[in-house]
Amino acid sequence: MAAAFPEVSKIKYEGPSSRNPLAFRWYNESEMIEGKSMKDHLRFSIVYWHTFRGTGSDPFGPGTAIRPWDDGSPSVENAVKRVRVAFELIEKLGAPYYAFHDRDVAPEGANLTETNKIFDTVAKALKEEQQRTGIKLLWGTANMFSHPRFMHGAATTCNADVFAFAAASVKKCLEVTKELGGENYVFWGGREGYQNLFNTDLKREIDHLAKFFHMAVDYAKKIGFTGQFLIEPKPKEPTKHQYDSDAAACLNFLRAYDLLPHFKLNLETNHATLAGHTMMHELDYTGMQGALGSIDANTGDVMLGWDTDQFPTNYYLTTEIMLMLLKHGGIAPGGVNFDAKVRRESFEPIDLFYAHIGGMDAFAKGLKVAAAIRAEGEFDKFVKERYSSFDSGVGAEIESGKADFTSLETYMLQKGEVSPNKSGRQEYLENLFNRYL
Ligand code: XUL
Ligand code: CO
Repeated sequence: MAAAFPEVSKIKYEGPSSRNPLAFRWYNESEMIEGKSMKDHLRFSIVYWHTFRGTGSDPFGPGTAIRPWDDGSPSVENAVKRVRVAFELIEKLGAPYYAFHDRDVAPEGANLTETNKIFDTVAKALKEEQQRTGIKLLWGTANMFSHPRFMHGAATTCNADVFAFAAASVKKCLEVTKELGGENYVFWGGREGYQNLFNTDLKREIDHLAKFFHMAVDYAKKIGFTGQFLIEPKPKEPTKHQYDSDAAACLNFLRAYDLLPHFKLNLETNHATLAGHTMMHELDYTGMQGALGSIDANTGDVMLGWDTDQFPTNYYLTTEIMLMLLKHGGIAPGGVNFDAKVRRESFEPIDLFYAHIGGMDAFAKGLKVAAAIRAEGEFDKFVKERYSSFDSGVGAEIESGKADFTSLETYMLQKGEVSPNKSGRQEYLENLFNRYL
C-alpha cells in the first residue's frame, strides 16, 4: 500500500531551538529523567477514534476532514486499509502505544456472529501491524454508546436484553484485547447515567453496573487476561448525570461493591474540569489511594463548558500532571493517551501530525520541568514544614491514635490558646512554580 503521509518521515528530536514544525523540541525519547527514559515515563498512546475515525462533524454540520485513504464505507476492506494508515502515523510519531474501541477498528455486521467475525478479521491486521512495528496496545474498550440499542445505557439499561448484548460485547472485546497483548482494559461510562430521576431506578441501575463489572473480572480471570481494568470518570455528556462522575464517585462505588482490588482509574483532563476539579486534584486524590491507572491527555477550553477534547499544549497543565505522575510512582502499565481531536477547521491530514507533536512536546516539557522542581525540593520542603506541628507533641499523638477528645481538651485547657498560624504563601509558591517554567 502506498504511504498515506509520503511528505512526512519519522519525526525526530531536534531540540528547543528547532524551527521545524515536524520535529520534537522537547520529546527526546531516550533522554533519562529520574533514572528512566522519557519514553518509559510518558508511554504515549494514539487513539483510534478521534485520529482515524474523526470526521470533524459537529451538531451543526457534517465532517470536514480530508482523509484520502478512507472511502467512508463501513466495509471490512476499508477498515483494514485504515489499520495500515494508523500504524504508519503512529510509527512516524514514534508513539509506543495505541488504544481503540471495538467499533472504531471494526464495523458491525448484520448480527452479533458476523460482527465478531469482522472484529477478528481486523484484529488479525492489527496484530500484523503490531508485530511489524513493535507498537503495542495500551487498552481496548467496547463502544456501548453509539448504537441506538444503547439509548438507555448498557450495563445500566432498563432492558435486560441490552445488558446481555453489552456483556457479549465486552466478552468479545476482552478476548481481542488479550489476543493483541493489551495492557489495560477501559470502561468509560458512555450512556451509564440518567437524564431524569422520574423514570430511573437509581439503586437498581448502580447495582447492575457493579454486577457487570464483576462479570468482567470473572471472565478476565477465566481467559487469563491479566491487564489492568480501568474506569474513566466523567460527570456529564452524554447523560445529564454520569454514574462515574469523578474520581471520588468512582472510588466510592468500587469500594462499596468490592471492586477496588480489580480496578484503577483512567483520568482525563477535560472530564476533570467538567466535574469542577483540576486534573491535578483528580490525580492526587486517586494517587493517594493507590488507584492511579492511566491518563487520557487532552484539555478543554476555558470559555466552553463541554468536552472539546483539545490537544494539550499548556506547559503549566502538563507540568502539574507530570508532578503528580512522578509523585505517585509513574503511570505504567497505563500511559499518556491522547484522547484528543484536531479542530474541525484543521481538516488536512498533516494537522494530525502537528497536533500530536505539540501534545507530545508539551508533556515532555512538563516532565522536564516537574523533574527540576522535584530535584530542588522547594515545594516538598514547604509542605513538610507546613504540617510539621503533626511531627511531634500533640500532633504526633493525634496521628498515632494516642489522643482522644478528652486528652486534647486537657491539653488545650492547659495551653489556653493555639500557637500562631503561619502563612500559606500561595502567591510565593505560584511565583516559584513560574521560575521553573
Ligand atoms: C469520552 C471519552 C471516551 C473514552 C473511551 O468522553 O473520553 O473516548 O476515553 O471510551
Ligand atoms: Co477519554
